[in-house]
Amino acid sequence: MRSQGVRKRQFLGLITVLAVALAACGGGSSSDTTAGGEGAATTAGESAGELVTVGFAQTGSESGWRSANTESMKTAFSEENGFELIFNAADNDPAAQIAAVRGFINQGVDAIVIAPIVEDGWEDVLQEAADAEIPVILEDRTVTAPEDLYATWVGLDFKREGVYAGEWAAETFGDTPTKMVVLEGTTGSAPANDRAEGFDEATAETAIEKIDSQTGDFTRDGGKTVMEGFLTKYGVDGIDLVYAHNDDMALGAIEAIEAAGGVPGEDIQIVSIDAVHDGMQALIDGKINYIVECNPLLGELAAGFVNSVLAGEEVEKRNYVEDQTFTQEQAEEALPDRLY
Ligand code: GYE
Repeated sequence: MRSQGVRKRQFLGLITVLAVALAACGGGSSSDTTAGGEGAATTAGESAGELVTVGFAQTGSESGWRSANTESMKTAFSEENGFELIFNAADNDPAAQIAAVRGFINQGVDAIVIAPIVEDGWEDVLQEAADAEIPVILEDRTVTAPEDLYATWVGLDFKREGVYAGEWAAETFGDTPTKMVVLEGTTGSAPANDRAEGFDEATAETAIEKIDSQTGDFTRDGGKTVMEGFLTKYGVDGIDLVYAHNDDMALGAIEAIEAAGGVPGEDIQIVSIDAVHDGMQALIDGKINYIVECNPLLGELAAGFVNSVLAGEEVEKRNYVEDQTFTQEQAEEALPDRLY
């Protein structure tokens, strides 16, 4: 397992690279208000009335992570920064999200940003955007569609997050027979798929047994309901570990464990992903045992990529933002300065 210091350095290194890229494409970049158009180019943010119109298809509002991501996007895609943002949240309905993207294409926006709810099923609408010469920038989650159907993606390495969570579980439980239940994220979403894969790989050689796994849809209510079902089936004594694909589901599980008379963090240990404020507080309170970060503050990076792509600059296809991990002590130290 790599040290916190190494991860932190890598994180800062990556952000530095991205910051340089942003500086390069921010102030000096030019973009027309029609994608691929040839009219007089205007610098984003400098000319009122020449705003870059961006349609953003958000997943919904399922979690604390999502609220922080939405806020970060709205702040970055502000009029002050040269954008007119058309915001849509699809309430976790993949069909509604695709319909929203079609709506943006029909409106003739300059660029489309998508946080794809699920990985599959994007080929047709991405092709329609390409035919209309509207560049698509993905943020947060990935898709299985061919890479040439979108300009770029910026987000997190979900598989590595799963590996970090699994490495903690492997170190904590190792050869001790351990009954684990999993609260999965939204079925078919990149983070649910990849976080499961990474964790399973990292714990393959251990005595941790996955006795059950169900989706809680990344919501607090979902996590609570699924955990209630697990507790009815196995009892507090029949479960040693919960792996929750996000903090909100872990927080729901805490409520269910307490209602069943158990002590979360002691009778049943919990590892989760996100490191949002409420999750970090639960870690400090000893109710969650370990958290892997997933940084939701992607707005500025996404806006930088929109500007770069519209200016015709070359951009990398995949842009990872590094995450870190938190023990209880590290959470205590970090929480006061965290932005979400
Ligand atoms: O972990 C979860 C949210 O896609 C990384 O979506 C994101 C996930 C995040 O609902 O809380």
